[in-house]
Amino acid sequence: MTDAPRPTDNAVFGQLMGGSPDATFGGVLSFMRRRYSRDLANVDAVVWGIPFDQSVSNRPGARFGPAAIRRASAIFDGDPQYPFGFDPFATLAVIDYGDAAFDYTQPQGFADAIAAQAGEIIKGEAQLFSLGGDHFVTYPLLKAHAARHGRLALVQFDAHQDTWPDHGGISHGGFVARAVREGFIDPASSIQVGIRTVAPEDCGIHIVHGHEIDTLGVAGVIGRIREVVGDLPAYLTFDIDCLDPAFAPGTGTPVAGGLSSREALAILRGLGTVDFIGGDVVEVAPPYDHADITAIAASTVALYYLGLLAERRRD
Ligand SMILES: [Mn+2]
Repeated sequence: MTDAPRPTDNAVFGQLMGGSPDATFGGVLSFMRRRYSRDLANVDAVVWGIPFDQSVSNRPGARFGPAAIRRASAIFDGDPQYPFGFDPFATLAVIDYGDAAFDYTQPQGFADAIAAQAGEIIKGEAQLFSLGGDHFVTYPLLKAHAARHGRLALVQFDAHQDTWPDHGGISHGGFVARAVREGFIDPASSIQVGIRTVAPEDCGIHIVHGHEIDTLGVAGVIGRIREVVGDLPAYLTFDIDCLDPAFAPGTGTPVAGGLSSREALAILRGLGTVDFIGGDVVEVAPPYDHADITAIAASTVALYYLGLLAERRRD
């Protein structure tokens, strides 16, 4: 007489709450085995894929990001999640909403399509955490979140400031300038961490350069972020190229001299008092990845975000 085998395919047959019994190597993939659903009733947080990479300036491939991040997230089993020490899904009802719908033959209509769908998702109480996609996806996400919450503080982990002129086009290197221009984010309450490229303007946003991480230290960076953001509703956008290419090779515009995943995660862990109202992790381009290094880092960023939300809910 043996025990019944563990159930599988929590993504399809599982409950809304609680960890998943799926083996790390099997079962239907969703983000951390959350149930695939479009029912927002009693849902606290929605994970959503946006497989769009038509605004990149260098290497394409981020359209495969959401699938890779979901696959990598299978390494998190149903145990209490490190470093939170509890199962975030016992506190927080999280669903995987699947992927955004858009016509890839009409990239000029992409922003409106995403802003409308994101707006529907967040019109109630549920939060949205999106899996990119190139960094242009953050532009319509900021638009939807600003419409819901008012002017936002942007907390951006990135090697790039993304403040280049886009001349009305779609560019993953220009969405921040556009979001400032259109009033979605308050630059004086916004901060970019890990910058190590030039840009024509800073738009008044605070910057922690890549080379400053060592001198400021993790605690110093956490302090700067908290000080800049204050009590404003904050949106987290985590471009995986904030990490050094040693820790995130699978991305479209890698830049040497970035943060280690340990540093970035320790900083994120210290942001529990920031009033995050939504976020994303972007620019994971699996064709340049090795052994899922980049996708694992991105899925861990998403886990930390949900962990912070769950922790806030428990307090
Ligand atoms: Mn970047």
